Amino acid sequence: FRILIISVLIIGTVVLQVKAQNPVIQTSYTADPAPMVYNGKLYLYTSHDEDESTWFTMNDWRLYTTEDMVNWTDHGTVLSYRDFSWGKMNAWAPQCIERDGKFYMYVPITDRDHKNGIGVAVADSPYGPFIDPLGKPLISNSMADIDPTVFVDDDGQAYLMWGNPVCYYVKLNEDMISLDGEIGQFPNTMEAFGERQGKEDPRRPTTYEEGPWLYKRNNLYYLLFAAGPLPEHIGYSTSNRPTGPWEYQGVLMPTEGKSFTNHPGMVDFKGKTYLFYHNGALPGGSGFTRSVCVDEVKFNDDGTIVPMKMSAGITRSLGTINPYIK
Ligand code: FUB
Repeated sequence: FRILIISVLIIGTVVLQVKAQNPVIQTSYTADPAPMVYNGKLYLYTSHDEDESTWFTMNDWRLYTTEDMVNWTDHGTVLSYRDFSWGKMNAWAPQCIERDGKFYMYVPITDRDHKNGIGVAVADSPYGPFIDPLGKPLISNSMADIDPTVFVDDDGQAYLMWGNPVCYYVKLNEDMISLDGEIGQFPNTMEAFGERQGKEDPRRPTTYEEGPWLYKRNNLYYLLFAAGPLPEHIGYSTSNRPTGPWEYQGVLMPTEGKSFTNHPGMVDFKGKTYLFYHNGALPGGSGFTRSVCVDEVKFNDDGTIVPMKMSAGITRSLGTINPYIK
């Protein structure tokens, strides 16, 4: 009987430790992960690299769900740039958030005048259908308008942040589809984002590149971002306020593999914290055929994050060489 109990305990432990193998999404090439937790389920919105892409060929946004971080359901396309009357191309990094039972998806798109803008689409369900209520971009500020991240603070104030090569921010009204005040820009200082190493780029003195993601834990705000120079790593900064000033905390996840981009998405789910990111680890992977991965995050007592490494991909290789990287 004792042997039986010990066997059950061992098998139980093994089963509990089973986790999905990275890349966690293996049914298409996906990038720019944006996890959202709602009613005990994790909704993972991603951008989508078309097969055989030799440049960013991205037309729609995909949705995957899980309740246990092991078994994933592929819900296919939930939104396309074609659902925006003003959209021309480039369905890049999205994020969806729930507020008062409605779901708001913020997406960068290049418009018919070849200007970048950030649109918003609204749905009554996390699965859509998502509808553009504005008929025009919510943000049409500059060519830097990509990679929106959205966050609703504990006091109910919503924030939108975005941008490459600098990070912009603005408050949103409760309706989530209009701006509350002026657009600001985080000072691109060494203190905030760390000194960029390698080749000089006057537009990018710091490591901040793109792909901001705002996360809050124990009243500390974390601004994660894709950091340069290329190929990108993931860096982060912290602040006691959602709009800074930010204090650079260093490299969270170093560059690995041949995808020259990366993109963070961090979320708490069932007592654990997860960092979603992308690389080129699926067969045929590259900087334009990427795949979304996830690893668990651990924190130090002072709130800093224990530095991470990408866990092994299914091919044991993180992608093929990308011609964009010299
Ligand atoms: O996926 C297209 C672009 O590549 C995103 O907007 C960036 O964050 C980078 O991942």
